[in-house]
Amino acid sequence: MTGAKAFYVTTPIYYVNDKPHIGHAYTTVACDVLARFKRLDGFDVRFLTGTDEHGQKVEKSAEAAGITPQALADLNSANFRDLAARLGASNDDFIRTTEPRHHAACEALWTTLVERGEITLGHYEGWYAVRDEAFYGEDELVAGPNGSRLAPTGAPVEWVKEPSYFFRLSAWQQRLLDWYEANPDAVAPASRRNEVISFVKGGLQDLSVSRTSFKWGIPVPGDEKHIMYVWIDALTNYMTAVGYPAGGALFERFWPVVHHVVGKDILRFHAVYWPALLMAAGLEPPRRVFAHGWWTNEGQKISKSLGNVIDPLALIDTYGLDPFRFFVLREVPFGNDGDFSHKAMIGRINSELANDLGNLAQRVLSMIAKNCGGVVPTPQPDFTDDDHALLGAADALLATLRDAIDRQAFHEGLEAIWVVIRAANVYVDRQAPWTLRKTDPARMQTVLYVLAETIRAVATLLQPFMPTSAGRLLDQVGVAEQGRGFDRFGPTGRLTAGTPLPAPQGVFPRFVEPETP
Ligand code: ME8
Repeated sequence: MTGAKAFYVTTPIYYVNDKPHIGHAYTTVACDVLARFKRLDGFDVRFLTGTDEHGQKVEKSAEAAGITPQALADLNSANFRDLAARLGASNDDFIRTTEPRHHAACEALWTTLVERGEITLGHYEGWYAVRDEAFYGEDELVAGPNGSRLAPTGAPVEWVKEPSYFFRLSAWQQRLLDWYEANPDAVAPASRRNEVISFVKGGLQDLSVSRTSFKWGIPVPGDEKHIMYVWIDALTNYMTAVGYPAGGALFERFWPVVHHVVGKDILRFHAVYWPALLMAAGLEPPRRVFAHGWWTNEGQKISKSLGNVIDPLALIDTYGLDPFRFFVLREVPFGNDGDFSHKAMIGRINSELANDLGNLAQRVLSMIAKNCGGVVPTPQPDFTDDDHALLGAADALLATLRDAIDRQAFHEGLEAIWVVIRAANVYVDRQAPWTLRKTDPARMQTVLYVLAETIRAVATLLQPFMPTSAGRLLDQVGVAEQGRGFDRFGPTGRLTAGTPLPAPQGVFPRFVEPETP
């Protein structure tokens, strides 16, 4: 695939102090859609996810659980790996920061930064929040209960005073601002980009990048009582996984065409610290960092203490994998905050999947089975304006989806697909092929051909979102595996009249609430 354009997409690596929840599933599904879309569009894709296993937070959780940090990491890393598999994620690699390859990468990046004079030894005194694994300035703290002070995220803070290595972040302020300006798409969405720019314009402090008060992490080369700050360790994973520091084919191909998708909580690390660290090491900053919004549960913040953490595996068991993947990207504009509710989930399944798409496919495919001998119908050469309008709208979808996907506007892409699905349903009603069966059977074949083509277009573009269901729709309109890439989209891949079709089967059942006794 040497001629293909390269595309590298990453999820955050998730902390192993806890079990996966809907937020983790959300980011992984979004990245999987990007990866699958780009693969179908002919790109050479690398998709990475994994777990962030070091740091004080994991060390403390392990202590509380009475096990070693490694044992906790092994347990929860496996949970995240299983989640990725259950989500149907097509990741090419799963990185764990406790792997030897990652130690080597962190040591190399550290040593490079020291050699370039970007990391020096000093002394840290200030506020630290273990829950966020982040340092906070005095002016950032907010009032907590009983006169206490909290991080702006609500996390408890402690006063830390210890020797520490520092990264010369302050020296990178102007070069970061130049980078944002020269690369207007590098940080998105625009509102978040503006926040990042004003944060950097406000002035940057040097960043404390090592700690001596805990042990669970990667020791600083040559000064082993210091442990690298977990965020330096964590961010480096994106390079480890493509072969840094050795370099080689993967690194050359996929750095820096890297697209980081993260929650808004960790944008500052990815859009400020990370590009500065990379530039300081003489490496290219990422191509894009997109920060998505935050899910709440039936209107409430999701938290362990409220006991309202949503288990994505339970949702998949109840609603099915593809409806879950569809829902999370359809319900909320990517970038905005969103609320999970069972009512909204059932509403989307029944109205958009079962009614709009399921019924369209069912109606068209059963008419073809009954009235066209179970083969792709034979169209007449003269299409009407109505036929052209629907086919034209279906054919135009690829360009619309490409544009939406490049902006991570999944909801816009799905809405465009649904506009065509709804238009196809209106077309069926207007053309009334069940009447044409008696009055003009040749015309009926044309109408059903146009509809089968529309289903092919819609299903082809839904593959990244709902791989199994879209695959089943493509089976039913007789598209062979090798005909499902976007190179076959539109006129070049038109269905061949007479191709035998399998017996139609419903793909999107209605969700019926189990009866409560
Ligand atoms: O931050 N809504 O790991 P983490 C939407 N290890 N997304 C959510 C969410 C919610 N309610 N809760 C979590 C870390 N997420 C670091 C990352 S990367 C080099 C290191 C998602 O386990 C979202 O993607 O706390 C968020 O950024 C991520 O999980 C945080 O996962």
